[in-house]
Amino acid sequence: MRLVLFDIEHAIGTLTLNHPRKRNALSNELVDELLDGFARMRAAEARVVVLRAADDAKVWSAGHDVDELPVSGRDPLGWDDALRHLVRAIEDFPCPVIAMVDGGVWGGACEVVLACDLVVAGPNATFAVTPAKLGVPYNVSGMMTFMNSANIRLVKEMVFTAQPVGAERAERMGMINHLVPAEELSSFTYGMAGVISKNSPLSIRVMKEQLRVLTGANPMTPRGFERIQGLRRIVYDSDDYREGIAAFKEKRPPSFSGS
Ligand code: YXS
Repeated sequence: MRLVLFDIEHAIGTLTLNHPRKRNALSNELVDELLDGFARMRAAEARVVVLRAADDAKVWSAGHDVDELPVSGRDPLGWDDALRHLVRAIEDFPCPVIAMVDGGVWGGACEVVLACDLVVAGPNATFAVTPAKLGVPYNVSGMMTFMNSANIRLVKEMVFTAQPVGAERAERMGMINHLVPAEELSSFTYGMAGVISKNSPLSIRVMKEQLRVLTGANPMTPRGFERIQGLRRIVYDSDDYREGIAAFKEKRPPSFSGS
């Protein structure tokens, strides 16, 4: 069974997450199929890509596949982690990627949605940033994604509470582009995609890359980067990280010691 469905029509591509049994968790296997899908879209000269889950999905994506998070003192979200490859593929894709969202978006999937260029959500969409729930040290680029997507007050509330934020508040706070009724979600999204597909793909491609370069142009000294990496190591080397992962796998609430 394909974990990602591929479709393209009139230069509008669609990649559909299709692993309901695991709530579209971003496993290595599913991410590989997404990366393949983006490569096929690039070859097919798609002018816009819609990233979505199946119509009946209650969960858009449950985030990183927890079963694939390392607990052996290795950085769980390093450069070569599947989630990092996926976010960069979206950011580097030469045309707009629209996240069409309804249902729950969890953890790393929240970053994936917010790394998309546009987000159109239905009323059942929720967004939860969950590292604190699992004892995970989120990575530098990911935190930049959140900071570039929402007001710092909202980012802090989301990362500290790990609680879902609803679509209505997400739109009100400017974290998503549009909140539309469920029955209009597809027509609205593909209507916007249609408008984009008729504009100059070269101009759009250049402006997307300009915006990527400019939003990433936050000066950080090597000392600053090393400090952050040192702090992250304290977390992924901690009992709390091991407890967060164990509690998830044992389907019980975690009991963090703070060490
Ligand atoms: O028990 P079985 O074998 O049926 O499998 C269950 C779940 O274990 C599995 N599953 C996952 N497996 C790996 N990684 C996941 N993230 C994940 N989520 C779910 O899918 C099967 C069905 O799950 P179940 O029974 O819980 O479904 P549900 O409909 O009752 O609840 C759906 C959710 C999404 C509310 C629930 O599955 C859930 O809370 N999942 C975890 C959401 C989450 O905390 N994601 C963050 C993952 S870690 C991550 O993204 C980053 C590293 S970070 O944390 O830093 O952001």
